[in-house]
Amino acid sequence: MRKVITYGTYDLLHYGHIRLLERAKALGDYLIVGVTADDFDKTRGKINVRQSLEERIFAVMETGLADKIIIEEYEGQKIDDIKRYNIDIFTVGSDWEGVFDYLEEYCKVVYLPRTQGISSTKIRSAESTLRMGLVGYSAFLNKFYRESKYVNSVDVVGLCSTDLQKMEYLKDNLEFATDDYDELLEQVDSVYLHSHPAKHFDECRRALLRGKHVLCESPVAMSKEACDNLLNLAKANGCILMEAIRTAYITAYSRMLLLLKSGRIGNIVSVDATCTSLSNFNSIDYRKRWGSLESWGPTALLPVFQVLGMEYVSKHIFTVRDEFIPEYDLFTKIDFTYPQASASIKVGTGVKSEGELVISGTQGYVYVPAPWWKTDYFELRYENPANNKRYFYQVDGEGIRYELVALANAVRNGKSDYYISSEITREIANIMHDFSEERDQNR
Ligand code: C2G
Repeated sequence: MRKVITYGTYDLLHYGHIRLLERAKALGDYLIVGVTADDFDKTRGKINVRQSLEERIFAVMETGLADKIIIEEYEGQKIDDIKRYNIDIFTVGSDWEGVFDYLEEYCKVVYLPRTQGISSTKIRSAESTLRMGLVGYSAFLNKFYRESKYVNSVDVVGLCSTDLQKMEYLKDNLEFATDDYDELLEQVDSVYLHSHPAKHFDECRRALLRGKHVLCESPVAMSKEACDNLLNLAKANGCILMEAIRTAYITAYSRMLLLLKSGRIGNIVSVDATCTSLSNFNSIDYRKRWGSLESWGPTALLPVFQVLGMEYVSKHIFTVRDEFIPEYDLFTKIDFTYPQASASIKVGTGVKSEGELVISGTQGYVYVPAPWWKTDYFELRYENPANNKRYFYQVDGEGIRYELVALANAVRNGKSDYYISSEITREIANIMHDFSEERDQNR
């Protein structure tokens, strides 16, 4: 029996894929098809895959051409599979000509002519892309725009900024730029808000009222009531309101959460998150400054709320303010007490510390080194170091492109809180409210 193997993503299965499978089958008597796992596709840069692994496997199975279907999960797996299944022929489309010549050492390699005129990318792009407008004044928007080029279902077309003269790069690359938010809203389907937190609520509200989808830097609002107002507006208008905490969309972080939920370190007793980045505080126009809790609070709070929930018994806020402009906290520490656990966040744009995340459990702990919020790596550590485990998941672009893919999927599916629940969004807004109350009382 001559055994053939081939691999692919097989997203949105089309006749190009089917013709490949038919010709692969005809090369021998038994065909194994390796369908790539989501993580593996992500690490090799395929972030726009629309269907789940299960959907893609089912579609290949439905063709009736595969005698066996396996999942391709890691670099180098092809060699393992060729040995394990005694493969005679490896085949793949001619777009991979030469890439797999190294497999000649293990079996015959055949490149089959690729079917012209059809691809999953073409099918995806045929679907409506989201026209997006950027709002803000930070150079971060340049990075965001560059990252958006990797996402084929989002098209960043416009900019609204109070600092247009500083945004030369974006003005050169976008369809239009304006300082008038309403003008921007008329020309887009969605906005990414990176303006000052004090403006988020109003800008979210105006966009949602006009039926525009919103990706907004956290905090989206400065109180639970205001947050509820936005969430209800989004629901009433059939729009997506998504919080842009990039960490939530990074594979390593989300895989870590899954390991915690599976009990790998026992019962979680403590979550300690630190995020600092010394900003040139004094050189920034005070009206544009983000305080420490505004800048880093949502990110640091994310693992606390996602791991321990929001039913804390009490919290204590400690903050160090800028001596000249007391509205701005140089450093804030919040300690949470839960019935059977504790949590602490330390955030600072005027203080430097070790930006690590440590999650402590009754059988071990998770250690995520700085900068944990955009990590590609974490460790599970135990009493016996021989049992320690290290995990690596490639991250490209600090998570921005994954965040945009999540937004496009949320708009398509009409559901946004798969990564960050609306309860967490509300509680972050609540913390902001309590913080500003405390600040005003202690002024
Ligand atoms: N294909 C084709 N004609 C097309 C599109 C795809 O012959 N118009 C072939 C590809 O060459 C590949 C298979 O169909 O052999 C699956 O294509 P994809 O799902 O795009 O996956 P790809 O990443 O190209 O698969 O490690 C090997 C890769 O996984 C190959």
